Amino acid sequence: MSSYKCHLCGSPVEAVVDLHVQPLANSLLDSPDAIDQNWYNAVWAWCRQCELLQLTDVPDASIVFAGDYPYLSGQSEYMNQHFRKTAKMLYDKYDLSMGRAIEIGPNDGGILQYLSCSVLGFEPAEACWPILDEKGVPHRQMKFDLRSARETAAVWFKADVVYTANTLRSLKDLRDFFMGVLEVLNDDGVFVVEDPYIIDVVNRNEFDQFYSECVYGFTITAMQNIARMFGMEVIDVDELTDNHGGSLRWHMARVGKRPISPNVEALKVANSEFALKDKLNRFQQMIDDISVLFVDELAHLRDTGKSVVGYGATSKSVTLLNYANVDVELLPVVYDTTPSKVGKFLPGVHIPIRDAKEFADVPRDAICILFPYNHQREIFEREKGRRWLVYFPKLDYKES
Ligand code: DWN
Repeated sequence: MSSYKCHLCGSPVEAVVDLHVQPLANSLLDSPDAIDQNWYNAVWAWCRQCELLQLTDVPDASIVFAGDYPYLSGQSEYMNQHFRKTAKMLYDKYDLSMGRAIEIGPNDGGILQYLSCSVLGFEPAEACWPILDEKGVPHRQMKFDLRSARETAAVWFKADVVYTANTLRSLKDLRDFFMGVLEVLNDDGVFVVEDPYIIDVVNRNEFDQFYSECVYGFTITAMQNIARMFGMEVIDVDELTDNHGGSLRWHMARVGKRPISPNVEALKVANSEFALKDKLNRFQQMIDDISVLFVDELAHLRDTGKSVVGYGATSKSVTLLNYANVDVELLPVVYDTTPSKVGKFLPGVHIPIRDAKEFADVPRDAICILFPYNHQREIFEREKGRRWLVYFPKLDYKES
C-alpha cells in the first residue's frame, strides 16, 4: 500500500503502474533545446474499495489543458464518422427532435456539428474556436465546471442530453464536474460519457494510454459508485471496441428516472470475470518487457542502417518514448497532420514533428512506427505500400 488516498473515497490505494517521471503529453516544445517545464510523477494506483484506477499525483489541469492544447479530434476521418453516428443514435434514442444537447469538450466539432437541435459546447482549447465558428457550432470558450454550468443553466438552457467524450477520465475533481452536469441536465435528462475502457487497455497491453490526461480508469463498479454519489445511476453501456484502442460509452440518469438496460448487468458479469486487479498486478512486468523489446528493435534498425520514422505525434507516444528512453538517434522525426503540432518537438525526448504532407518523401524502404494504432485502418488505407512497426499487443511488423 502507498501513502496515497483514493481521490473519490479516501481509502488507501495500492500503486500498480509506475512509469517514472514523465513530461505532460501535450506540452510540446518550440525548439529542440527548450527545457521541459512540466513533469509529473506517473504512478497509477488501485482503490480496492471503489475499483477506481487513478493517477496519484495529478498535474494541474490548467497546465495540462492550457489554452494552446493542440489535439484536434477531427484529424481522424474515423472519429468524424463516429461522432456523426453517435449524434444520430442520441437523437433517436432520446428523441432530441424538440430537445437540447450540451457537449463538454466538443474539441473541433464533436457530435454537435452533426446534431439538428439546440446545442451548446464548452471548449477551452483556443485552436478549436475558429473551427467551431466555421462549422457554426455555438460554444462557450471556457472549461466546464460547477460555476460555468450554473451560469449556463440560468442564462442559456438546460439540456436533455449532456455528452462528453474523452474528458471524464482526465479530470481529478469529479465532484465539481458531476455537480455541474446536474445543474445543466433536465430532470429526466441523460448524461452520456465516452472514455477509453480500462479493461480494453489492460487486455490489449496498451500501457501508453497511461499519460498525463489519464487520471482515472473506470470499471462498471467504479462508475456505478460515482453515479450513486450524485444521485444518478448507470442506465446503459455501449462497447466501442474500435475507438481509441477500446472505449466504453456510459449512459447515466437521475435515480429512478429511466429504465436500466440489461447491458449493465451483462457488463458487470464480464468485468468480474476479467479480474482486472490480478491482471494489473502483472502489468508492470509486461510494460517493461515491451519497452525493452521496442528500444532494442530501434537500436537494431539503427545499427543495420535502416531508416526509421514515426507517424502520428500522439499523446500516447510520449509515454512510450520517454519510458523506453528513445532519443533522436533512434527516432529522428515524427510526422503528423495537426497544424498546431507541426514544427514543435515531443516533450522529454525532443523529437521533431513534421508535416504529414512531407511523409510522401520518406523512402519506401523506411520502417514507419505507427503511434496512433487506434487509427490504423484509415492510415493504412491512405499510406499504402509502407512497412510499419507496431508494438501492441506485441512487437510486430505490418504492411499497408
Ligand atoms: O483523450 C484523448 C484522446 C482520445 O485523444 C486526448 N486527451 C488526447 C488524444 O490522445 P492521442 O493524441 O493519443 O490521440 P490520437 O487520436 O491517437 O492522436 C492521433 C494523432 O495522429 C494526432 O496528432 C493526429 C495524428 N494523425 C495523423 O497524423 N494522421 C491522425 C490520423 C488519423 C492521421 O491520418
